[in-house]
Amino acid sequence: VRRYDLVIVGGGAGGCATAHMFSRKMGRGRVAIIEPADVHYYQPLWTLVGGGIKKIEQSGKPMGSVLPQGCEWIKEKCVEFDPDNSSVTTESGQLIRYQFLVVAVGLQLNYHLIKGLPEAFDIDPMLCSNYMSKYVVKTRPAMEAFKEGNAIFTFPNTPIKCAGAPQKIMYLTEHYFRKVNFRHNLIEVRPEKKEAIFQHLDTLETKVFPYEMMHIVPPMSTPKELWDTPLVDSTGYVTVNRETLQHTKYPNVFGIGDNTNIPTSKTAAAVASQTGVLLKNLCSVIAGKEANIEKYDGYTSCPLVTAPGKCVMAEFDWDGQPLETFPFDQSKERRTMYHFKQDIFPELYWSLLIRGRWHGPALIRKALHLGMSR
Ligand code: FAD
Ligand code: UQ1
Repeated sequence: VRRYDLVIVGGGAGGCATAHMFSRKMGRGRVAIIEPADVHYYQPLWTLVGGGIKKIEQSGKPMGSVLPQGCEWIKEKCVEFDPDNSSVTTESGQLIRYQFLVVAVGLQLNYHLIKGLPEAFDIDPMLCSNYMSKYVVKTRPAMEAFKEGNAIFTFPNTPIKCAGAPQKIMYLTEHYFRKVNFRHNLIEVRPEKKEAIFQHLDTLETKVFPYEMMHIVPPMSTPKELWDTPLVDSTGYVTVNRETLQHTKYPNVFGIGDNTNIPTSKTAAAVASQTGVLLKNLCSVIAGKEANIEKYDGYTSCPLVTAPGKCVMAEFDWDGQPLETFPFDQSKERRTMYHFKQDIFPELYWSLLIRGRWHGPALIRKALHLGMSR
C-alpha cells in the first residue's frame, strides 16, 4: 500500500496544474498523480489542427515533460474510488491511500454509442472529428476533398467540452455549409451508403441524410471508472460545491475541470479560474480550516474562431452573463482575438496554466475596467 498526503487522479489541464501547485507547497514525494496517457494534449489547438492551420504535433508534449518533478507519477488508470476509506485502486491492483484527493479525469468520448462508430472512421475518409487526436487529422483532408453535397456537423445530446468547437469547425468549412437541423441527434453512420441516421429528440422520428462529409462530435460522459462511486450524482458527475470546489459529501475530496457537476460551460479557460480557487481552499482544508477562502464565479470562455484570422472572444459565467476581459466590444470578430487563440493561449497554457500559475483573467479584467467589473 502506498500513501500520499495528496493524490490527484487525471493529469490533464486541471490535474497537471494541481500537481504543480501542491508539490511546490508540500514538497517532494508527498503528492502523487495517477495518469495513464503518454502524451498531454492542448486540446483547444485541435480546432486549428482540424482547420489545417496547425499540425497535430504542435498540440502535444510528452506527459513526463509536463508533470512536476517533485510529484510521483503513477502511470496507470485509476479504476476504483473508495472515498469512505480514503483510497483509490489502479488497474494493476495497487491500493493507494490519501489524506486528500483531487478528481480531474475530464470527459470520456462515447463514439461507440453511435451505431457504426468508431469503425466507420477507418472506412470513410470523409468522416472526421476534432475531439480526438486520431480523427482530427482527417478534418482538413475531408474539407479539401469535398466537392458537393451535404456537409453535416453534429452536436450530441449530452454536455460536452468546449461547446463552441462544433460550430467553429463548421465556420471553418463555411462555404460548403448548406442547412442546420437543430434537435437532431446522430445515432448511426452507414459509411458504405454514405448515410447518416438522425433521431429527433422530441418526436423520436428518425431521418436519413446523405452526407458527403461529416464532422462528428461524440456523446460525452465522465469516465466510466467514476460511475457507481459515492463521488458522483446520478448523471456521473463529481458533486462539488460550485463555489468552493470541495466535494459535497467528503470534505477531504475536491474536484476540478470537466468531470465536475459545476453548471458552467466546460473549458480550459474555466479550469484556469478554478485552479486559483482550488489552491486557496484546499490549502485551508489541509491546515484544518474551512474551504471558504475563495469563491469560483462560474467564469468560462470560448474563443469562437469564425474564419482563419477571425475570432469572437466569448467570456461569460454560469448564468450566461458576459464577463469580458477587454474594454472593447467583444461581440465583434477580431484579428487580435484570433491572435490570442492561435498564439497567446497555447503559450499561456504550456508555460503557466498547467504549472498552476495562470488563474484566469479576473485580475486583468478588473484592472482594464478600472475596478468597475465583477
Ligand atoms: P482533460 O484535460 O481532458 O484531462 C483529463 C485527464 O484525465 C486525461 O489526461 C486523461 O488521460 C485522464 N484520465 C481519464 N480517465 C482516467 C482514469 N480513470 N484514471 C486516471 N486518469 C484518467 N477549452 C478552452 O478553454 N478554449 C478552447 O478554445 C477550447 N477548445 C477545445 C476544442 C476541442 C476540439 C476540444 C476537444 C476541447 C477544447 N477545449 C477548449 C476544452 C478543454 O480542452 C477542456 O475543457 C480541458 O482540457 C479540461 O481539462 P480537464 O483537466 O478537466 O480534463
Ligand atoms: C484562457 O485563459 C485560456 O487559457 C490559457 C484559454 O486557453 C484554453 C482560452 O481559450 C481563454 C479564452 C482564456 C481566457 C483568457 C482571456 C485573456 C480572454
